[in-house]
Amino acid sequence: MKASRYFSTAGLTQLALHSSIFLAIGTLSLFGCGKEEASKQPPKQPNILFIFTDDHAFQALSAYQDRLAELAPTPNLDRIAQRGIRFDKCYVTNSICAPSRASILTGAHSHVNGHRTNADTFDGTQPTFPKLLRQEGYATALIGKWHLRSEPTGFDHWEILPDQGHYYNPTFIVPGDTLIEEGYVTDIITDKSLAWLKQQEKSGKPFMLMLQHKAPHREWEKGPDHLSLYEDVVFPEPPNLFDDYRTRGTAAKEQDMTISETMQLASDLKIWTAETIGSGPYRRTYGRMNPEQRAAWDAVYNPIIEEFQQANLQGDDLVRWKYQRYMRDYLAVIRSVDDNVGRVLDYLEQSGLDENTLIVYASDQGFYLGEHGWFDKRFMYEESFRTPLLMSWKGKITPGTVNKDLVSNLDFAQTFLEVAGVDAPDVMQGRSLVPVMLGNTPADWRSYLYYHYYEFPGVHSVQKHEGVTSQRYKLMHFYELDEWEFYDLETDPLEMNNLYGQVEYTELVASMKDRLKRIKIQYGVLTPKSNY
Ligand code: SGN
Ligand code: CA
Repeated sequence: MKASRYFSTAGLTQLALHSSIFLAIGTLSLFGCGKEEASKQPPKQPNILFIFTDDHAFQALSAYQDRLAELAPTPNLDRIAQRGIRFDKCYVTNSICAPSRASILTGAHSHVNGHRTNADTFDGTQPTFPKLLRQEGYATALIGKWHLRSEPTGFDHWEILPDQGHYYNPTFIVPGDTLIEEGYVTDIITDKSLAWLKQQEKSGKPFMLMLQHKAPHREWEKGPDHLSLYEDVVFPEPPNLFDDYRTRGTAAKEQDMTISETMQLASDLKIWTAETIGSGPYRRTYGRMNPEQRAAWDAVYNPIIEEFQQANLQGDDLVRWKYQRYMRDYLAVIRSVDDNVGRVLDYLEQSGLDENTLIVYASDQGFYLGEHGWFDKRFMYEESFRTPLLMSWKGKITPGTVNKDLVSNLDFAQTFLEVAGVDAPDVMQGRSLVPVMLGNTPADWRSYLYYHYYEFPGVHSVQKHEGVTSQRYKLMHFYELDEWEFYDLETDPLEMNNLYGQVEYTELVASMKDRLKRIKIQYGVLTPKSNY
């Protein structure tokens, strides 16, 4: 372990303070108070609390001030941004769950850590930041969604959901056992995390907790406290809800993730009928509820089902209705995350742990909330390529900071290692965000990011693609189709106008193609001699 300037100063101050009051403490200890005083000293290495969600779109986090912010506020998540930093350009290496998680753990792109799709099994023998922190004296825990198939490595304590997990009365896998907990998953993951935080304090070690919610993943089942929260609200539609994909290529036209066609009335929108009751989606969602949970649910949904059946909606009216239902469910699921994040932040404050804890909030990727007519993720378009990232660290990060540097989930591992004063292994490919979060972005900070999505054929039928983005321009290559797309994010932030093939962009596209080649060499996708 190397000494870290991010906690050594506090340590030195404590040391100076201790020597100047040495005599006084010595005297007190004669009366039996010294030991207790000493045990109350905060650990010198900062604690790290990583709060993570599944599929949380930045458009649904009010700190980002997007179109839903006023109607669906997230006041507790916003507290993290207000007390710390909001990253506006945090992107993922590969916009899908397990590969994103693998990149976070290893600080490496999918082709390096071997986790390209959700069907892969994580190689837990490779270096990860939890393992390295644990080796250096951290108490480490993982509670919630994992999704990497192999058993977690590098944790003193873990309790995980199997695969995607369940919203109601969820099953948990713990070392050597499986159990079912009664209640709502977001509340239970929070309860378990608070219990672990409380008991680990006795160890005197700094902690690193990965608190990983299932929410707000499909099928967006609201918790018992929020069943009628947004039932009277009409949410604004995105301007491209009825995108016709003109100018875009085959991939955008042939995906299977539209609100109009792909989104299911039964499982996604909870319009259960005689034909769908008893199906697989029914059994893993509504079918898991106990009578009390079901009664509360039915009181809200039965009138909706009745009204829907009478309305006989068609065409665009049906899409609009589905979008509203989707938003009411998805945003209420997020409100439960927000309430529970509030409980954790309150505990950190009440216990004084917030004095020495880096708090991080992120999601495994972004999500479409009707933009391009879609839900789900996978594409390199902004809504799914970007992910929310908020951090607070009392006394270190200036409250209310907004950052627009290009950062990535690839950077998280090295950030946490630097905060702890632990060297990162060379195999990690990101860069520590510590100077960035402290307002000192290095002059040579990156200007480009590399992206690669591999899961085709697969759920939602999004073609394989890779690409490179700068702050302004994005080049995407759907290589199995050999189709390219090119966007100017400044003039076309919604990515409706593919400029690839337009003569006036020939030079710019050529330079981005060269940039893509160079970034692939940088990350070891290509060797310098590869025939591109
Ligand atoms: C499930 C979902 C998909 C989703 C994948 C991956 N279908 O298959 O909509 O894209 O998970 O999600 S569902 O009907 O089972 O909900 S990920 O976040 O784990 O990558
Ligand atoms: Ca996800």
